[in-house]
Amino acid sequence: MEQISDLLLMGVGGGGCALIRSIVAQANVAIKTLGVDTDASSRSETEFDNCDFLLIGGARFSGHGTGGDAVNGRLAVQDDFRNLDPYLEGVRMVVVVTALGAGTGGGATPEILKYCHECGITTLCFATTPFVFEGPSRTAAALRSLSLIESCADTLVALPLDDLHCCQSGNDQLQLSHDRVLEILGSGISLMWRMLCLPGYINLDVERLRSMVVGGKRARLGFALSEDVMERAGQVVEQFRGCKLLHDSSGKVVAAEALLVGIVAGDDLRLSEITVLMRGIQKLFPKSLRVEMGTVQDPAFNGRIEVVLFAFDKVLRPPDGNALGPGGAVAAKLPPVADTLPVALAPRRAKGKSKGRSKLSFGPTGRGKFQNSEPTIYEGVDLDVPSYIRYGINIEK
Ligand SMILES: Nc1nc2c(ncn2[C@@H]2O[C@H](COP(=O)(O)OP(=O)(O)OP(=O)(O)O)[C@@H](O)[C@H]2O)c(=O)[nH]1
Ligand SMILES: [Mg+2]
Repeated sequence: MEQISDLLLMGVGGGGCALIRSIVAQANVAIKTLGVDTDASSRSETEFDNCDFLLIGGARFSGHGTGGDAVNGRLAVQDDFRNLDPYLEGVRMVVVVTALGAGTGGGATPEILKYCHECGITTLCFATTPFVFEGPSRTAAALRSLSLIESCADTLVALPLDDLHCCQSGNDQLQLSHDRVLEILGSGISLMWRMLCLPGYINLDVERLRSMVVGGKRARLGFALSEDVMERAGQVVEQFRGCKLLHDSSGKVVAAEALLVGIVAGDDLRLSEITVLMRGIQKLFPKSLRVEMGTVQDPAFNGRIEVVLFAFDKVLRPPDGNALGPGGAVAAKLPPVADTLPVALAPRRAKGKSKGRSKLSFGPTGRGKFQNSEPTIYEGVDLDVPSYIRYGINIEK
């Protein structure tokens, strides 16, 4: 199958390069990819999986990484911007994946996003934030990078590793956990490529994806799967309801203005299942103004259904305030949902206190001492709410 030539998947830093390998391994379609790192050891692993690789900052760091310093990560890519050009030729959108908390991912990613923007390329960035056990300094470094990324990317999807880690059960050996997290995330992002490349009832194309990414600012990613013969669509909706990646800091499903839903299933996918899924998902997000969906049918998925969901906090609006569809048309809404009241949320799993520490709290609204004052709104974002709350990241006091 031909790869989509105007869409590039780019991994930045050691964690980012590992992630693109996981995406490529699971997508089963041709993906145009590039790994970017200051550490030359990423080259052999990345090229082994047929991904291109670019070493940055070689003249400064001799291929040994940045030593965890984001300033070095920034300098490394600034030295080598021009070397990115051949990989960006003909590209209209870049999906950047990165793991924040250290030097290359944290320092180089905002610069790469800025550079892409200057080249007129749309950017969607998936950024993981460190496990709590990695310590407060890595979390703080990651949050600094996130703020920069938010101002440079068209859309940012922040992914706290602890929330992804919760998706796994069983063995919690560290290496297995790392591998499992990469696998979970890789499977969610690879679904997006399958939706773009494989035939289905309703196709998603790069332009439709791009129009949502340009309009959004922050997005949440959720994915769910079921192999239940009778109830699989309903089970997927329930999994989304409990998916921590889609929750805000108070444990509620985030408000979203636009949804992008991809359904991958076998030839046994029924229209009634699509209806149950889409209505269930729209009930979870009653304020959504625009909904786009795509389906992929792959006989290898017979008996199984996998769904990826992007919840964008904003939707691009024309001056008259209507939600824009692809090519400027007003997006068609799905059939009205009978009951549009928000449904009751599943109770959150109670968490044990770690070593007598408590979570930092800014009250139910997240606005702390600004609770009763006029909010400072910038581009629809309440800046009085600390960024770790806006990104749904738990930190300890
Ligand atoms: N899940 C998972 N996360 C990883 C893995 N390696 C690193 N990370 C995460 O990525 C963060 C950044 O680490 P790296 O990607 O190794 O750092 P880097 O961007 O290469 O930066 P430097 O090595 O300091 O130049 C860590 O704090 C972890 O949270 C991995 O194998 N699996
Ligand atoms: Mg590294």
